Amino acid sequence: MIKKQLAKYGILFLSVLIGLASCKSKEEIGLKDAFKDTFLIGVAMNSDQIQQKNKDVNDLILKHYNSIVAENCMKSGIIQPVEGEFDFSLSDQLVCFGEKHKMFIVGHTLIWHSQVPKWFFVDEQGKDVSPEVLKQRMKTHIHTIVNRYKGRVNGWDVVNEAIEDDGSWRNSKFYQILGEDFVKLAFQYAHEADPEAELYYNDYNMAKEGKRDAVVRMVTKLKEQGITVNGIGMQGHLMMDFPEVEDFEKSIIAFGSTGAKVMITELDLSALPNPFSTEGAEISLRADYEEKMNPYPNGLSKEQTEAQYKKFVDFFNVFIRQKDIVSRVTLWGVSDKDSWKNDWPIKGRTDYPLLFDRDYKPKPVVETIMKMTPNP
Ligand code: 9MR
Repeated sequence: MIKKQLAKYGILFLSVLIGLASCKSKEEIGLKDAFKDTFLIGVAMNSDQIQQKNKDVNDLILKHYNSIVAENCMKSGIIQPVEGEFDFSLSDQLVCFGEKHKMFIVGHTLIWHSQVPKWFFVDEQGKDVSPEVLKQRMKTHIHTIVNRYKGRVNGWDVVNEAIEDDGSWRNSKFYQILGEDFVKLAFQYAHEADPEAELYYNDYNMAKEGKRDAVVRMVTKLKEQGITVNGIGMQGHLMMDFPEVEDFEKSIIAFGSTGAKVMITELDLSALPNPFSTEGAEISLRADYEEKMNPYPNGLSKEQTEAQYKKFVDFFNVFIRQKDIVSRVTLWGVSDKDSWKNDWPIKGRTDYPLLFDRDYKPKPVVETIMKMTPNP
């Protein structure tokens, strides 16, 4: 009898303990928990983070994000610097980390005109290779990488930035040698290597009308040809005065109308003045350092902090409103300290484009957007 009673109370005590453990306090809830019924929340990891050099940063990633992407280590110049010599050291660590923590892993990026090793397009004499040779190189590159992570990487940015803002084709080496077919081929090769992986087209300035229309045309045509394109990635390198949130939402809807999922793949919001009339993330654009272009070296002004807060809220409102189309929102970096924006388009500035500050503390906007979700 006494034994029975003890067992009963033991079970009761255990269930209270389990209940307590599963009932997280507000501080314990991360972005990923707040958005669990809305969309995935991802982050780009740099090489230090992939190597888990800092425990606090590692904990922050695990608390807030359920999807990861490599900021740089899967780009062609890093992963295959010499023809036939692949360096998977960092990408292997990234994929293991994501698997261990049951994260949605994104591979970035298979075919991009930038950061391509020189050998990719030329023969031994330094002349452009034939279309057949380039096809073979693309095939080997894509097959080798996608096959290595078959069933482990969930989605791939297959082609990155192939279209100009006005909707014309970017005059890249891929385009010069193969014409627009290079996009189709890249998707085909990726699908051959892992038929289960999601495959994406990814680009910046996707709120611009010319690019929006061209991407819709391109994806529609590819799908009509039987090519698998599961998603369209809108990079989302935002500035304080560009793009208009309405234009961004128009593009989400337009891309969704192709039947593809839409993901915000590289979200950041620069708080600094823009030296160009041009917008976006064209990596080849650079300007010289001038003090007046770096107005907040020791902390963002109150006005600019508020303006940025409001802009983040406006954009998250749109993402949440379009949650049936948007499947993931990925931040392009963990904290302001890590962001590429500190060095682009002007080297050596102090920018504030992410959700976590230089001390890896959440900005006030984090709590606000967590409350905006249907299940805070
Ligand atoms: O954030 C990345 C930065 O560290 C690299 O130096 C740069 C060049 O490889 O690429 C940055 O990421 C780019 C991304 O891969 C594609 N879209 C634009 C991003 C910002 O340039």
